[in-house]
Amino acid sequence: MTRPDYAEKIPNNVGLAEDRRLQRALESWQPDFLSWWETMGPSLPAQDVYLRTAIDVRGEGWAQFGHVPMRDYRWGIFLADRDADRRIAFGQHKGEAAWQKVPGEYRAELQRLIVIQGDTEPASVEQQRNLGATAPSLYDLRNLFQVNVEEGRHLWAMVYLLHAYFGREGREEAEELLHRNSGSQDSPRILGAFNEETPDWLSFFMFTYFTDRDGKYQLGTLKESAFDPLSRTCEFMLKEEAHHMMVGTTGVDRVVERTAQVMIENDTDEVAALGVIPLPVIQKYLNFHYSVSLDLFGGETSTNVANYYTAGLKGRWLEERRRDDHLLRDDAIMVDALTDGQIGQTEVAALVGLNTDLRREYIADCSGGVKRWNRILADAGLPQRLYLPHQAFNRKVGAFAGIEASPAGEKLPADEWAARKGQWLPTDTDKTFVRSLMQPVYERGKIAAWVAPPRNGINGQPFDYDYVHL
Ligand code: BYC
Repeated sequence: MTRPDYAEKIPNNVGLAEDRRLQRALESWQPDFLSWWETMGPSLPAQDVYLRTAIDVRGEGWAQFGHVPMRDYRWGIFLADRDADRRIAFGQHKGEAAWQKVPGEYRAELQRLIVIQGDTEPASVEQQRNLGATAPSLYDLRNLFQVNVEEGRHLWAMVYLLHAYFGREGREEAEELLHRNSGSQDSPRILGAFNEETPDWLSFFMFTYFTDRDGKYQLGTLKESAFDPLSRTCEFMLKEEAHHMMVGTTGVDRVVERTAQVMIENDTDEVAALGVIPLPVIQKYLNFHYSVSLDLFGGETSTNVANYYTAGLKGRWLEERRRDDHLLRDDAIMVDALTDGQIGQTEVAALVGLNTDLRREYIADCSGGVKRWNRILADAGLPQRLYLPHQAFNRKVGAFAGIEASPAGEKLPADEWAARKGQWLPTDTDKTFVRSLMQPVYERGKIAAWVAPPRNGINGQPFDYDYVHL
């Protein structure tokens, strides 16, 4: 059951051919998906793209690369191998065999988690749909399209679970996943960050660094789930997700590198007129994408998350490496909170603080990016540094949703925030400036002036490879 079967209409390694009803249901969803892709997917027409397609779920050679027209990309259903002895690692069912079916008492919660996860995947494709028109190079264009097709596949991953395990309600939810749209007034996507715009490539790199990284952590916790098909699907999604974060990490690297180069060459910080993005603008974009991504972890305290954990639906990051009882009934955790109206911390039961636990793992990971970008600045001989803003900055969800705070973490009165927020978040002028730099470069081996070329190409190919035929 490891290798996907590409002879089928829906490539899969879940034995779809043996379940005619499920196969028919998914085959009837497939045209709706394709018509969503045509109307909401990448708007730049391309003849073919050098894409990777999964051919196995294990090992090094799990993907193959080749030029494919995007509409012929084979979206399929691939689950990591089943471990027949897998046991639940946490919560009240700890030690019991992992579930192959959905227990009736957890049906609603599991469905909700899968729908929320599923909703983000097409949302990101919608957010990124017009970026092809301004790609800085064919290499970047190819990466955008790779990310897009794989987010489409991640939607398939969740839709498979909804169809296979949640009956009529699951099928209805699968339809809804194609009807909600990013930024729509009437039927927006579920989570805040997925209704924001991704109008330029600096936003795209920040999104794939910060928001895709939330995906990494959320998928990591769902990979721990007692519901084995969810766990196995997330395990394989994480493999694909690693590339998306590479696009973000090296994308921001390359923006910082190019800006630093122009600053040094011209011995000035005022580089906007020289056609690159000034460091303060990069910092503002970072502030925005980081803070909206922090919101994706939910409230600092949450009874939802306590219930998910106790039931075995959603674990912690690297659950099995934690040295505790994996029940957490008697444990406590300090979480960020407003105490007497001030930004501080408070102690709560560990179970209700699990969103905070996960957010902290994420923050530690994000600081790795900032370190890397600062190394680029230091190596260039520049004294400026980028930083992660305080957790209370620009939050719309959780303990700090009702207050305003500076990136340094000082609570601010509303009028001071209104007067100063343009120093910390991208203003219309910043956005217009960044957009003005976004002129497409579709010539092989050429790149826009605001970003440095990558150190490595894709799959051992050089930067000047013909990654996309337009
Ligand atoms: N926006 O109890 P609370 C990815 C709601 S990204 C709007 O504190 P909980 C990807 C919440 O639903 C990963 N609403 O939250 C990345 C709740 O509503 P109800 C996506 C929000 O439930 C890039 C209420 O507020 N996957 O894969 O503990 C490209 C109280 O919330 C938001 C997942 O998120 C928000 N930001 O945690 C492509 C995993 N936050 O119950 C893909 C599945 C909270 O009052 N989801 N609310 O109606 C979950 O695990 C949890 O639902 C959440 C929230 C972490 C999202």
